[in-house]
Amino acid sequence: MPLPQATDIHPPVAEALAAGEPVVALESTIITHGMPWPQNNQMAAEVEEIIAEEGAVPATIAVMDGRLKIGLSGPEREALAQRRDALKLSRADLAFAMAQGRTGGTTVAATMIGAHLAGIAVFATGGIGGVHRGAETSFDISADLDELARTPVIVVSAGAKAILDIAKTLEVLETRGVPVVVYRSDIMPAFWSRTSSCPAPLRLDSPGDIAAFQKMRGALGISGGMLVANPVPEEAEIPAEEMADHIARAQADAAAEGIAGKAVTPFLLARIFELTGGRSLTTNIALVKNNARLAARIAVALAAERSV
Ligand code: PSU
Ligand code: MN
Repeated sequence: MPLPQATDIHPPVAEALAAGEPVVALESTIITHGMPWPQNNQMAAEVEEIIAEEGAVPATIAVMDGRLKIGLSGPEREALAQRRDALKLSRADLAFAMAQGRTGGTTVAATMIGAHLAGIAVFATGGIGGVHRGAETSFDISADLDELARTPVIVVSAGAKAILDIAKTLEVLETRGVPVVVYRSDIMPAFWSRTSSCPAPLRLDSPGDIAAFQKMRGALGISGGMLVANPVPEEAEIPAEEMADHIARAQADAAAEGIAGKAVTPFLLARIFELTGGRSLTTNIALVKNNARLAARIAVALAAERSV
């Protein structure tokens, strides 16, 4: 499919893609809605450096003034990080923002769409959206899960945030045929914590094995994405027992304030930041960097497989 007209591929990204070199996509809702300024911009810059260090080219995806950007320059990234009018864009509203000339951060779902359009096979984020606790009454299930089922991109995350119902999230992913591969652990991680009460659906211990798995799916004509869950590094983790109190409190506050829809995830993240005295942000930054490194190694392994 040709790229839509309103799409700009950042020149280093275009060159790498044309040469079959490894590229890693990055989402931007984490910049516009997930972290405060200036840590958001600093995190985004450091994550790009890590990917470059590992021999891949970073491509942060966002919509700026109606243009779908596949890769941002430093000044563009900084401008996005300071925008207060940025929308949060998923599959439902990506095209809306483009048609209306708006600016927004792309969620996991919308970033996967952009990555796939550009031919990028690997994407690093913090945590994916999933089935919210209480979804049986609120019906709040992230569009990220549907996107994983339909769009062939490997998404490297630290699992699903513990503000979600991780067991239900795994059930939905299984139903939709999305493999969940935990990296070097038998337990599904929970974003700020290395463990949850769920076992790992699948486990692999090397970037090459993950690349080979995705390649085998393609060979069978099984389309769709894969979720890699990479536990947060030990020194940065906040233990699950400790997070449980903060999460319960943040959730009660969200309910009391009547927060709903796409405001839920940003509200909970901001509230947990306050409740942990900023520690949740330090952990969030550490896990995103850890995911960027693994994603770059997977992209390098995929590029090597393609060239043999
Ligand atoms: N992980 C983070 N910070 C975030 C998000 C994930 O550490 O801001 C964002 C991602 O962009 C994810 C989105 O796709 O939250 C999910 O939102 P929702 O639950 O409304 O689908
Ligand atoms: Mn939602």
